[in-house]
Formats: sequence, C-alpha cells, structure tokens
Amino acid sequence: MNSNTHRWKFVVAANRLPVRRLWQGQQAKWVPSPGGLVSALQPVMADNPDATWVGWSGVPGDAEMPFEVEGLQCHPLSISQGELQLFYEGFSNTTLWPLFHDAIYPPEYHRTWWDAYRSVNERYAKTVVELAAPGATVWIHDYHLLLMPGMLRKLRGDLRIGFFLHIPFPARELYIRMPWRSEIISGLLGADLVGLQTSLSADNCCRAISRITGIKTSGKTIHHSERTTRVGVFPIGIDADRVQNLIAEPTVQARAVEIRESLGSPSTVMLGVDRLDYTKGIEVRMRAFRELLAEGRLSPENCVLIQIAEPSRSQVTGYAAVRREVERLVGDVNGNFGVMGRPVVHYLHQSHPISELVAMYFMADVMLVTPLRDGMNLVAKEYVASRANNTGVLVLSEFAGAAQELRTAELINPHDIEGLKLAIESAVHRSKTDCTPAMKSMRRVVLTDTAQRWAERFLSQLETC
Ligand code: GDG
Repeated sequence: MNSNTHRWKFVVAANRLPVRRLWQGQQAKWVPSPGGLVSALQPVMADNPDATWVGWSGVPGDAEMPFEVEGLQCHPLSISQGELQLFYEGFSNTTLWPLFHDAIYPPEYHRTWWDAYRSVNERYAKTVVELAAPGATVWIHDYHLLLMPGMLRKLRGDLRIGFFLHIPFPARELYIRMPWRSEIISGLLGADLVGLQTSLSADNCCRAISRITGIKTSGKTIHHSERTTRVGVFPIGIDADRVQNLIAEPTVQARAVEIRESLGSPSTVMLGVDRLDYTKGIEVRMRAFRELLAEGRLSPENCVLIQIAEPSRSQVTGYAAVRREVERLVGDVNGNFGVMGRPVVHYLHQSHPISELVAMYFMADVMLVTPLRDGMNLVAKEYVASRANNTGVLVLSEFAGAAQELRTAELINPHDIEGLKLAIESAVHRSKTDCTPAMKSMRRVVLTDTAQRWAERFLSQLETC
C-alpha cells in the first residue's frame, strides 16, 4: 500500500503515536506503547487497511516516513525542539494541565506558548486533511489538541469528528480564566461528539460552552451554526484481559512472592503507583503514613509502603519541586522509622515493565490512590483487575474519575489528612477481614467496562451523530 496516496476511512490523532522506540544494543525498533489508549484502539486499528494513527514519534525534528508496527499504521508528524518547549512543556503542560486539574498548581499564560499551540494544532489538522478519505471518521485525543476539531471542520466539512478529553474539564469559574477561552470552545465545537470521563466534567464543559457562546445547551446537545455537537460521558477502562493473563502467569505469581519476601514478609504491604506528578497526591499519602507511624497507629515492623513514581515531565515547571518534596518525605519516614536493612518506604523513581507492576498489584494488601484531581486513574482499575482472589483494599480519592464507578472503594478526601489516616488504618485492618464483597463489586465494573468497550461505545455513538 502506498501510504502517500492512500486515503483512510478512520484516523486517530493524538499527541503521541501508539509506539515507542526500543533500543537493543545499537539497533532500535518500534514496539507498541503500553497503556490503555493503545489497547483500547488496537482491536479497531490493527490490521484494518483503512485505519491510521497520526502523532508525534517522541523524537524532535523532521518526521519520519509513515510505517507499520504489528498491524498499526503510523503517520509521524514533526515537532521541533522549540515547539516541544512552547507547545508541549509550555501551553499543554504548564497552562492547560494545571488549569484543568483545578489549578492545584498555578497555570501560566504566555502568548508565545499559545501561538505555538495553535500552529501545532494546525499542522495536525492539515495532516489529517491530506490523509482522510471522503466522509472519514476522525477521533482526536486529549488536551494537546483542543483546537484541532474546529480547524479540521473548517477545512473538511465532510468528516465525522470525535474528540475525547482524558483529563477533567474544570468548573466554569476556573475555565474562564483562560485568556483564549473562546478559541478553545470554538475548537471543541468543531467535533460532532465530545467525550469526557465523568458527568461532572461533561456538565462543566456544557456550562463553559453556554457561558462563552451564549448558546443554551439542551441537555448535552449544543445546536450551533447549523450543526450540532453532542457532549457525552465515556469513562475509560483498562485492558482487563491483559492484566488477567499476566496474573495467571506462574512467573508473575512467583515474582509477587519474591517481592514480599524481599521486604521481610511484613503482614501488610501498601502500594502507590503513579507518574511523579503534582496532581497524584503522593506527598499527601506520605504525610498520612508518617503521622500514623509517629502516633503508633501503624507499626513499622508490620507495615511497608512501596511507592513507584514513574519519571515524568522532568523539564516542566513544578515537577522538580514535587520530586524534591516526595523524596524529602521518604527520607524523613525512613530516617525516623526504618531499621538497618529494613526501610519502611521503598521508593522507586523508575519505570517498570507492566508484568512487574502487576506482580506488585497482586501482592499488595492496600492500594493507595490519592490524587487531588484525576480524569480517571487507570492504576486503581489495574489493581482491582489484579485481585483475582477478591482480597485487598483500594483507598481511592473522591477526586479521581474512577471514584464515580468504584463506589465500594475506601473513598477519601485527600485534603482531609485525618480522614485519610483513618481510611488507611481501617484499610490495613480490613485487608485481613471483610474486603471481599467490596472487591467483588469493583471487579464486576472493571472486568466489564474495559478499554475496548469504551472505544466501541464512543465510536458507535459517533456513528449516529
Ligand atoms: C491520563 C489521565 C486517565 C505507571 N507507571 C508505570 C506504568 N504506569 C502506567 C499505569 C497506568 C498508566 O501508566 C497511568 O495511567 P493513569 O490513568 O493512572 O494516569 P495518567 O498517566 O495521568 O493518564 C488519567 C488516563 O489518561 C486515561 O484516560 O485515567 O486520569 O491523567 O496504566 O500502569 N507503566 C509501565 N511502567 C511504569 O513504571 N509500563
């Protein structure tokens, strides 16, 4: 197939391509990236001669030629080093990311960042214009590409355009701080269907649209300039089969036993797995843990906390500070409560293979997911999917989208440290007694509403728009 002339009936556009470069000695090859989005779309995309994915390869500079990896057609798009700073680190991750997460870190507004954001969105739109067949379906993902639906609509009125926001949509009062609030809403209104993770985000999005455009929204339908945009709730799931298959592997089970032994076989293992990000509330749980130890409510002999903090956005403002604070707290807890050869917190600022994460989920008695704000939080769902024997307690922030579905988790407010301490204490006791009904009920949700089902639901609704 000549990918320079081929026109595709289904195009996905996302900041990144669904592949990453794996180095083996001096040789590099592309492999599919791990993660929910790729597994959700793989069944729709793989070996589909009419589907392609447009995105950045992760390497700044000129784009490579289109290529295929395990049946996924990839169309790389260029992003220069300068654009990476202004569009990606700047507007996407220092303006939009904090503003859309309730401004828990102060967002910065710079016109040069905005200009770069607009021009990269335009490049995505123009690339898709060249690639999409007449009447094609285009599915655009996330906050890096908020302007793209509108830009694409202007250039190609024939396309069916869907947009999904993986992060929360903030309250209208916060959203209107955005200097380019009208341009962003016009961008979204280019889509036929806008998908959000929760009904709160969908309501916030509709309220922002009506405040800025003056259009009255009827339910979740917005009629504007002879077209209609629908806003819908589509909570993303995980690739539950993949997690369950890993759990069934003897090597993963053996690894779980090995990890526990290497910790000194404590009676309770608590676990946190997060990108090292100020939204994830890692410091909050570390403070709660320190106080529980200091007050003698948890014992350092019986209780160990593993915190995986995957390195993330180290060049972006705010990330170095959260790392310093987390590491200070880890040092403080271990300095005060550890004994020789037995730290109380095992902190790993490293990426891990998914099989290793699943072994940890399988072994951990209590999972701590305490974000201050999170679109969904797939880690919470991965933990539940890994609990094949229906044990374990999930301590989950009310401010994660996942809390809307996982109602039998131990729900907490991460701003209320006393409440969080009580929940952790009770989770440690409950993990040994009556956690089965709660876990069973969460497993029904996670094993049914998978990533694949999410993609099917979104795409089938888009087809009816
Ligand atoms: C955004 C939204 C929304 C973590 N460490 C490692 C690793 N991970 C994997 C986890 C999980 C994923 O990364 C993280 O997903 P989350 O949902 O928790 O968080 P974000 O990265 O912030 O994702 C979020 C999501 O989009 C999907 O819509 O849920 O709210 O913020 O799958 O397992 N994976 C590997 N090594 C690690 O060290 N392989």
